[in-house]
Amino acid sequence: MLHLGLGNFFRAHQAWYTARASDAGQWGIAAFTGRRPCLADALSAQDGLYTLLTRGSDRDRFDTLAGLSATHAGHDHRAWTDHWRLPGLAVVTLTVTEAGYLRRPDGGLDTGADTVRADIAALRADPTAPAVTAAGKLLTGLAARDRRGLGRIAVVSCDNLPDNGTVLENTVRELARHTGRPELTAAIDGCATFATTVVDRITPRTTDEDLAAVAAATGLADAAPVVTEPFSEWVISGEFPAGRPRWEETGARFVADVTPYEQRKLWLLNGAHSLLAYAGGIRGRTTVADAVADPVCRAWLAEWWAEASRHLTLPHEESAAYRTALLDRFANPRIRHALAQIAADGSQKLPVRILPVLRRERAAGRVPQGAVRVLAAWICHLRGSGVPVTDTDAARIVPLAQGPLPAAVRGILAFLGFEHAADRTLVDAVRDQAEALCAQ
Ligand code: CS2
Repeated sequence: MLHLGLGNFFRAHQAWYTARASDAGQWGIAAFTGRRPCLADALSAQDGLYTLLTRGSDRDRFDTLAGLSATHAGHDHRAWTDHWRLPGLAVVTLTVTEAGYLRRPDGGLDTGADTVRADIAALRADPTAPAVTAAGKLLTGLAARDRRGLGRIAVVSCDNLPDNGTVLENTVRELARHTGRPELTAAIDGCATFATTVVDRITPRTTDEDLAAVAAATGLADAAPVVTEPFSEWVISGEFPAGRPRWEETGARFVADVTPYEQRKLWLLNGAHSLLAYAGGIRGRTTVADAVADPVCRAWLAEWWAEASRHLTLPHEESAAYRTALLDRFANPRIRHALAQIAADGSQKLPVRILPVLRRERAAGRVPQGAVRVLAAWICHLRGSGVPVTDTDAARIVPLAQGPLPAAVRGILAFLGFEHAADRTLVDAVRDQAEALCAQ
């Protein structure tokens, strides 16, 4: 197996599912970093071993995981293409975050982004050149495989995007077209299938206290432990032409269509996270557990969940049970999940977490105040309230959100695809809530 986006989430999720499968011994994972190249060195220095610290609400569990057979910096092009040329490679997983897909708001590849432009130019000149974007790296890998005459493998997106397999496939195909090199498109056709998955496990950033807790409990100086919660979910749909680990033994579910699970997870969990990150931040809360302990945030959460739940297709009892369990997960006092971590890249997250529900509610003639509040809180956040702004699109959206509030609301909503002229009611509702929130 190969993974792009080596970080905490991958090590708490896909690597954990793989490590516990009965055929784990046959599946080494070579993992390449996304944004943290130094993690590859830290893990190499400890032979790929790391501690998974699972924090339940009343006890900790420490496991040493051994599935990483090699770790590399994401820019190590030579190692990357060498792995793609291995006949035994069967699965490539990715966790590159929503922003890593470099999509425009309409879903197409953002060919205006510097990194995308650089990859197009480099691959047009030389299809074996190193690439910098995730899509570019997949193309160079697939092309290396194709030149060896090797067959199809599964490429598995594990990011929080609806229909992430199709999104990834479209992005890679679009990049290939822009390079003007038909051999790259042929490499996709000949070497890849794209699986769609829903992934879930709350995995906060590791803190110095976590390092100390791991050292105290295990006696090991682990430089890169991962903290996670007991809950985890993986729902998968797609083909694995060259085989895969027996993930079904370790809790993964294989289904024909992930949509019902995807909507439940993206709307109820991730949408709620975004609400708490912006609105809870404005109320001075710093972690998810702090925010859900605040009765005002809890009421806002209930309002959002009621709106979102109306549009879920799973049986009502199932989504109600999910919400109850989710509240316990959010309230877990021993997981310090910083709102600032979740707040990052709202420009990529809100369109997939909040807007699908907002659109459905507007189509039904309602003004959903829970969804409206998330947008209003995001605008206040971009204007400096609550946790600090980190966003790949900050240069575009932060200026839009400045100045008189009504104009800021119109600018941000237009960015999200809601024009004042087309839906005054909605824009006015967001403005009213933003006035109240920004004044807090
Ligand atoms: C969070 C997710 O940071 C965020 O935006 O909403 O990382 C969330 O914790 C995971 O999707 C949980 O599975």
